[in-house]
Amino acid sequence: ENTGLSLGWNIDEPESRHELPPPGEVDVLVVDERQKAAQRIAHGLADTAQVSFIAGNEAVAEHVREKNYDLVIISLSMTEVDGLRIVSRLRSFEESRHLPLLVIVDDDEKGTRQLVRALEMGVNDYLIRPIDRLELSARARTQIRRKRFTDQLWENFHMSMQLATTDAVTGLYNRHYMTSHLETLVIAARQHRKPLSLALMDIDRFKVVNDTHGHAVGDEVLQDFARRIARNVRGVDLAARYGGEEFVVVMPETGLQDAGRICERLRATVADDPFRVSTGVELDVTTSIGLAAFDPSMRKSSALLDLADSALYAAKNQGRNRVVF
Ligand code: GH3
Ligand code: MG
Ligand code: MG
Ligand code: MG
Repeated sequence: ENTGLSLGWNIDEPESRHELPPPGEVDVLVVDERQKAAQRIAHGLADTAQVSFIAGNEAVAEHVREKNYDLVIISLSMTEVDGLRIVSRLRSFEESRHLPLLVIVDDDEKGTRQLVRALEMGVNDYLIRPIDRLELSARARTQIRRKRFTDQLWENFHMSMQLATTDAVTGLYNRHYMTSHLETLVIAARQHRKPLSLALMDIDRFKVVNDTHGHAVGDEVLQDFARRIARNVRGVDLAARYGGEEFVVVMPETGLQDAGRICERLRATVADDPFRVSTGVELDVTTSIGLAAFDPSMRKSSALLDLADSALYAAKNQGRNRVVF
């Protein structure tokens, strides 16, 4: 019962909030050339993780890159292998730069020197021989818990980034991302005197699709439309949903002539095959495309969009299903 002063937090909290997964789902690697020592560590962690061994060698870093270990424990008292070198290599690879590393040193002067170097290289924790089983388990679990927690944070971060830059209906980039990226591309085009083209696409008579078949079918058409665009642009091009049934394709280092060919391909990929929707209906869809090229007299990236918009307006006026620049 709590009778005394409340400190305002529960000391069990870190453990309970970030509960470790079952041992079968946690992977620990022990690097030690002496099998007996490695087995003792595995035994000490039996309740926590699946432990695999590797006799220390230069291949450790490469091996670790391909797996997703929760923790790597490296003995620094190996004789054949330089454990510090392994630490250094692991820290130099992007994939293992933040991987939890725990080193084991002997309780002597050499061990102390090695430990200082290891800590300077960024190991997360250490144990000094003789190893206490409970201490091993506690230190290992702390690192594993931290790894799982930061993995979760990264996953959330990437998910937020994805949500912030992607259009939910089509999976293409959204308008916000496109306009900020266009700004960067315009600056690059000006600086390096490289061409840059932009196509503004608008689905023809899309209101009729919605009015005739319903909004849900309209959304399906948008999705198929986006897929066709994505398939027919190059890796360097940026395809985005600009608004309701308007899309933008930005083509870096591309002049009007090449961009015109790409746009004609985009127009045809929409017009040539009917859109099959889930109700079983086949719809003939066309798109008008306004194409514009960057020129250095443009003060702002929005000028490029305005020019493409005028071309699009002309494409609509001239009868739709065409590319105008
Ligand atoms: P035009 O050839 O002149 O472009 O004719 P249009 O009918 O395509 O043009 P208008 O701008 O009059 O209509 C666009 C329609 O697009 C209106 C709106 O109902 C529809 N729309 C916009 N956003 C969405 C969406 O997210 N889903 C669906 N299903 N329809 C949308
Ligand atoms: Mg429109
Ligand atoms: Mg319109
Ligand atoms: Mg339209």
